[in-house]
Amino acid sequence: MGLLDKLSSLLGLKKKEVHVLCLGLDNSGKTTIINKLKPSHAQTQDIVPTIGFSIEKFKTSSLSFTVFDMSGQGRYRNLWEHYYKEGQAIIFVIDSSDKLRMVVAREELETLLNHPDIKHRRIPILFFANKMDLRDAVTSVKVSQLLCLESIKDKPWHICASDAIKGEGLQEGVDWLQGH
Ligand SMILES: Nc1nc2c(ncn2[C@@H]2O[C@H](COP(=O)(O)OP(=O)(O)OP(=O)(O)O)[C@@H](O)[C@H]2O)c(=O)[nH]1
Ligand SMILES: [Mg+2]
Repeated sequence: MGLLDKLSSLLGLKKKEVHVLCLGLDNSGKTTIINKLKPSHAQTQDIVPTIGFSIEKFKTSSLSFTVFDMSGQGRYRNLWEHYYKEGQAIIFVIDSSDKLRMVVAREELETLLNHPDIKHRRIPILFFANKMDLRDAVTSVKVSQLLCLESIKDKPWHICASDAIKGEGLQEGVDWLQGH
């Protein structure tokens, strides 16, 4: 801990820390989104498919985020549940142009919502209907219909259309998350 950090924590000014889980199928854009949320000097140019998971930290004016960027590949999806307990918020990313796998995304979401470590908690879930720039993309309203989001009654949730490459829609989502 640096001197200033020490001083601010002594003074009770330490930023509230939040653990966020970033989930969704492989290739949906999770790592691209997390990368865009970092300060520009910390962003990387080449994003590769995540192996297992990676931990990223970044701060906004009021919160200090620790993000678990999980791999969405089928063989790694069983890792997700080990982090549910410590997660205080979830970012669930959907490739809005991948109509074929929308049903797989919905199944993974249902499994998540029914997990004992998630089911009875009012954990906020932010959905990014990502890749809005692609011609094949369906609207965020359509994504929320396909994933039956209206049936989530016991948790605060919000969906944002996003283009992670340009960074569009991301701030709106983070602003919502900070309010919860
Ligand atoms: N056109 C477009 N491409 C995107 C967008 N977001 C991400 N991509 C591309 O989608 C591909 C996958 O992005 P990643 O961020 O690696 O996806 P991921 O969800 O982290 O994938 P895994 O780590 O395998 O689970 C990359 O080639 C990105 O450049 C977007 O909004 N629009
Ligand atoms: Mg990734």
